[in-house]
Amino acid sequence: MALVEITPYNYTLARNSPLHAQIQKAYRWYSPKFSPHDVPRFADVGSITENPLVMRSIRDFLVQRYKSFPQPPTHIMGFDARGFLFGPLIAVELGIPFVLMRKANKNAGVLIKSEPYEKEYKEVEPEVMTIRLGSIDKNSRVVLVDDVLATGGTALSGLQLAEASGATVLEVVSLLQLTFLKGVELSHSYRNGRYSKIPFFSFVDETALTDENCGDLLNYTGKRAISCSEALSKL
Ligand code: HSX
Ligand code: ADE
Repeated sequence: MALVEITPYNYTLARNSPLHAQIQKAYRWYSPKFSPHDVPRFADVGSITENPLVMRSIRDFLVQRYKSFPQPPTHIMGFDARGFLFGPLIAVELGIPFVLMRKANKNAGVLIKSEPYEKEYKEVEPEVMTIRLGSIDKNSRVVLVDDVLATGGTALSGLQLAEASGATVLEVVSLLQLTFLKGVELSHSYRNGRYSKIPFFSFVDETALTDENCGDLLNYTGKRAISCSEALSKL
């Protein structure tokens, strides 16, 4: 399937490819009134996971892609938490380990921790990503997986963990890249460009989130979260 280079070492699907159309049709975004974070368009990964045909297409595309690499990945690494939705699908098919990159205090064993990082929406404190020491090493060729690449703060944390393990990063893959936040540029220019040649691939960019993809319930005036008994009473 045709890939387009957006900026150096930053690729996406051609807009006229069937897979692009399939993902665009399924993706839903929500305005701040209906989303957990105060960002203009919150891309709901649930709209993708609830669509088995799209999930299968994403899996098949990535499995074929990585099988075709002259030196295929030895590990798939997923970002806490939404990278966990896609990474294992691919790792199982490739017959390689899926490594959890987890936020601090959630991982077991002796850990390597990233520098604190921030995302498009700020948490109370900057977050820290971790992997278990020894889960990858200098012989590993890894792919880092997430649903969204926004400011690139999260991606950078994974690049640091791979570098600190001596591993080679083959690609950072996300379903959606918000190109206007320049996350790939940030990652490529980090610390004098030490990650400048790491390839990024995203299936779609923000142009896929059109007004038609808005999931907001127009005219809804109730509370956003209703209790189980309120839900029961509506049955
Ligand atoms: C969300 O923000 C997504 O699932 C990604 O892990 C992350 C992307 O934001 P950013 O770090 O690129 O700004 O948790
Ligand atoms: N993570 C960072 N920015 C996001 C957005 N706009 N939608 C969903 N996840 C995100």
